Amino acid sequence: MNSTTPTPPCPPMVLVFSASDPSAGAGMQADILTLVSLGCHPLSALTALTVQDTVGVQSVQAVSAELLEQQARTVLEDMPVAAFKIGMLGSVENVIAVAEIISDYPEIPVIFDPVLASGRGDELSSEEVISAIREMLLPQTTLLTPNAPEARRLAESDEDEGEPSIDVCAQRLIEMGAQYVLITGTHENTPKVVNTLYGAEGVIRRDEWERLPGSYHGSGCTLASAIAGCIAGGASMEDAVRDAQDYTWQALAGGFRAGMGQFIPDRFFWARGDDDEAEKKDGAKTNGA
Ligand code: PXL
Repeated sequence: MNSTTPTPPCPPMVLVFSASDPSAGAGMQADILTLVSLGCHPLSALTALTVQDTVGVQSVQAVSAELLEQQARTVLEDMPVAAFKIGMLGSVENVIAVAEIISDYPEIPVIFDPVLASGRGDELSSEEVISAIREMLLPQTTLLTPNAPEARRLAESDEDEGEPSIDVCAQRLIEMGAQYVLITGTHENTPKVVNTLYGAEGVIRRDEWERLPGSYHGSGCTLASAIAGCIAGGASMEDAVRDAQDYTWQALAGGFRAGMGQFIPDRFFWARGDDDEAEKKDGAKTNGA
């Protein structure tokens, strides 16, 4: 192809910092599947390799900060990136490396899913990693997407006498520097799953979703990547959060039991030609702010 041949426009590009999950339920594989499903081109900088299946995590090996930095900077210098998506980071050194890289691109929105533990309770971030996240990444975060236990852990203070409310946690995370916080309620003991988006002025939207019966591996990765994909495509934060929740609910509703453990969300539910899908789509959402 010579320089005068017209080329098709590029899909929006999202650079993902996250860890490999060989089961493709969570982690980088989940991020890539989600972003491709939403029409984005996913660029990837692997932070760690995990050994796991749908039942549990057996081991985690962080990549060196140097290798992480080379992966990211090489693609950043070659291609225009419309959004960053951050997942599990694997080490304090990798938190520092990502913080430095994104600080060189302050105009690129940062969607950060702070992966502290797997949905099954396997620890995926040490206390040192959590402190580094608070100090170096929250001030650069456009949208933070913790589940309620992660929000409490990131926002807890030595002065707390009881457990702070979710609203207080969100306010503290915004004071720590996140521009928006979406706290997901999957782990809360409520009949519906309630997800709340906060900004500097408080609650922006609250969405309630029918609680699905299964246990899913990679729902948080799917949601955060879907938001990053929508933002990369030009959506406002509020629209991205609404559309990504809808996409994620449908991926979970279409989830499949690939192994002996948790269900895997089907990020390509829309491509299966299942007549039930239209029905699910209409029945999913029960309320919205
Ligand atoms: O779902 C959070 C998550 C993210 N990234 C990796 C994981 C998990 C959960 O197990 O393994 C690599």
